Amino acid sequence: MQKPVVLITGAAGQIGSVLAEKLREKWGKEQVIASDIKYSPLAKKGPFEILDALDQNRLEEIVQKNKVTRIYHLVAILSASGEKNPVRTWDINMRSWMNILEVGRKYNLERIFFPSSIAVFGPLNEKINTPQDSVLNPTTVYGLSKVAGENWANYYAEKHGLDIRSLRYPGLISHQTPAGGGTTDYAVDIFHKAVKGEHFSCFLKKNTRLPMLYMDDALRATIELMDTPVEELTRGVAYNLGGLDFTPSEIAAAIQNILPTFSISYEPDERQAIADSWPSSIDDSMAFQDWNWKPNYDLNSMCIEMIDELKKKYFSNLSTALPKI
Ligand code: AKB
Repeated sequence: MQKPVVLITGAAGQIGSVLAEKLREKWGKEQVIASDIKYSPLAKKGPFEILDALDQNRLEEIVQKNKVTRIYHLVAILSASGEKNPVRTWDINMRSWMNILEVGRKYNLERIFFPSSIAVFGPLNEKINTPQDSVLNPTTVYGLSKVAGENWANYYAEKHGLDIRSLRYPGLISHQTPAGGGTTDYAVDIFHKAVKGEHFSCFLKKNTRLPMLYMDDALRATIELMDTPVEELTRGVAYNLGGLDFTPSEIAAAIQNILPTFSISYEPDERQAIADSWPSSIDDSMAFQDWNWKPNYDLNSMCIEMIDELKKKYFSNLSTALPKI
C-alpha cells in the first residue's frame, strides 16, 4: 500500500497536537502536514502550513502543492464556546467542513476523517447506553453543526463516492494540550489544579455523568477506524465511541486516591444545561463489531497516567512555560 499524504486541519488543538505526532510516527514525518490558523510547535517537528480553513483557495493550494491524499479535519468551535456566538460557530464549523468536502471531491481524495461528537444527541435520546441510530436532537450550535456535518458527509459519500469516516467522540482527556471551550473540559482542568495543589471549582454538579475517553484510546480508535478496510465498515459515516463514564465526584475521588489533599467544590454554570442534555453513557457496540474497538484505560489507570505526566510537565522542567487553563 502506498503511504498516504496526510493533511491535518486545526492541528494545534487538543486532538490535532497529539494526532499529528502519532500519524508522523506511523507514516513518517514528511507524510503528515499539520496546519492551523496560528503557529504551533508542531512546525518544529515536521511539515506545517498556516491555514485558515475558511480560505478555500489556500486549502486547495496546500492540497495541490503537497499532493495530499487524506485529510483529518479538526477545526471546530466546541459546545460551550459555540453558544457565545452561534452564527460565527455555525459559519466556522460548517463552511470549513464544506471546503474540505469540496476539495475531497475535486481532488478525489482517498479518505477523509470528520470528528463528530456526543453533542449530536439531545434530551429526547435514551440517557444510558445511547444507541447509535437515535433521532438526533442537539441543543447546541456545535451539536447542530455535527449533525449537519454527518449528513453532508453521507451526501458526499453517496453522490461523489468519497470515503469519509467519523467518530462521535465523548469528552476527551489529555495532558498534552489544554481542552478549549467544551462542556467536558472540567475533566481536563481538574487534573491541572490537582497536580498544582490547588482547589478545583467544578462548573458541573457533582452527579453529572458524561461519557469520556482518555486521549490515547481516542487516537487509537481514530487510527483503527481509518485503517479498517472499507468493506468491513457496516455503519456508513459516524460511529458512536464510548469508553468511560463518570461524574465529577467520582473523578475527584479517584484523584484523591493518588493526591489525598485535593479538594473540589461545585458551582454549576450555563454549561450544566448542555451536560444535562447529553447522554450519560454511549452504546459503541458497532465499533466493537466492525473493528473490535475496546478502550485500554479505566478511570484509575487514566488518573495515574494524567497525574504522572502533568507532574513531569509542571515540575521536571521549571524553565518551560506552564500551560494556561
Ligand atoms: C465538548 O464538550 O464540546 C466536546 C465534545 C463532547 O464534543 N468535548
